[in-house]
Amino acid sequence: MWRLLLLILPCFVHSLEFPEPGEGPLIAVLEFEKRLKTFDPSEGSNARVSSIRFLPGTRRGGGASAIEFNYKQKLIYWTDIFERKVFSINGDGERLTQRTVLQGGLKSPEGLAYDWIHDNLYVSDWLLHKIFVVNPQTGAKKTLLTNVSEVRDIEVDPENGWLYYIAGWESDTGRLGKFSLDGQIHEVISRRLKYPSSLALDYDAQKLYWVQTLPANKIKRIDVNGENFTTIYRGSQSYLFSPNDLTISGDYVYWTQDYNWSSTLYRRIKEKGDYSRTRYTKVARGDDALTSLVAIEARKQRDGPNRCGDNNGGCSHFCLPSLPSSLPQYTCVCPDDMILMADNTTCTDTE
Ligand SMILES: [Ca+2]
Repeated sequence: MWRLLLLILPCFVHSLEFPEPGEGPLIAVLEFEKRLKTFDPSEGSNARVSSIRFLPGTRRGGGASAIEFNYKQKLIYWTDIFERKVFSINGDGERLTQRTVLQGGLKSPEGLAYDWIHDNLYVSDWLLHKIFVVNPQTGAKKTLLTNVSEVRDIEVDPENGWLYYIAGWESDTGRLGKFSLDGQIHEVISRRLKYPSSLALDYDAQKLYWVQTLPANKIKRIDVNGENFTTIYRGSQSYLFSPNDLTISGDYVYWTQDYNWSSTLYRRIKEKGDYSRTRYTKVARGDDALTSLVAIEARKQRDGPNRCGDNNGGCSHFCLPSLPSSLPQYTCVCPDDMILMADNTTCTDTE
C-alpha cells in the first residue's frame, strides 16, 4: 500500500504561492470538479501546472463556478453553485486552509468581485436576480440590489466607485451596466449584448471585455463610457467551442474555451491585428471543465483612497463608498437580519 502511495503522491503539487509585487501574473483557473490550477504563463504553452483539490463539502461532484483573489491577504475566493456557498483558500505556500465565507441565502452564485480598498466582496446570483455585498471576514451579508434580471457576472473598480455587471440571456435582454458601490446609482452602458456569459475589466485601459456565446463565439470589448464597441476575437461557429470565461493582464487576454467536451486555456494580445495565440496544453486534462479564471498580480489591486477612512467610516457593519465626486463619502449599511439605529452608524438585531 505505501508503495502505491509513493507513486501517486508526486502527481499532486499542493501549493499556492502568490507572485511577489512587481512579478506575475499567476493565472488561477477554477475547475468545475472543485479543483484549482495555477501556472506562470511566461513559461509558455508547456507551463508547469500546480493543482489543488478543494475539500469536498456536502455535495459530490462539481459546482465550482466563479473565482476572485485578495492580494493583500493572499486569499482566493470561489463560489459553488450546487453547494450554494462562497469559499476561500489561502495562497501562502503549502499549508492551505479552506474556509466557508458565506452560506445560506444563495441559489446560483455565478459572479464574484472583490473591492480590495474597502474590503467588501460582491456576489451576484443568476437565479435570484440579486447582487449581495458580503464581509469576507465575518460572512455578514446585505442584499444590495434586487431585480437585476439574469445577472451573470460582475467586476468592481473601487477607485472609480463602480460595480459593472452583465445580465440577460436572450438576444433582446442582454445588457451591460454599472452601479455605484452603495447601489444608489444605476447606468446602462450597452444593450447590444447577445448571450453574454463572462465579464472582465481592464483597469489600466478602462475597458470591459465579455464573451458572447451565441450566435458565434466571440470576445467583445467596449470602453467603460460606452464607446468603441468592437469584436476582438471570433471563435468557431459551433457552441462546442465556446469561450467561457476571460481575464485581462497587461497586454493579454486569457480565456478558457470548450474543445471537444473538455476545455483548454488560451491567451493572445488584447489589441486587434496579431492573431497568434498560446494554448496552455497542460492546464486541461481529459474532460475537465474550466469554469473561471483570474490573473493574480499585485498591480491589479493597488492601494487607493479609502472613502471609509481607516475606521470603516465609524460603521458597525458595512461601509459602502459613494462615487468619488459625491457627498456624503459613504453610507453605513446593515446585514439583512439587522437594522440601522438612529445614529446612522450602528446596526442592531431586529426584534
Ligand atoms: Ca469576471
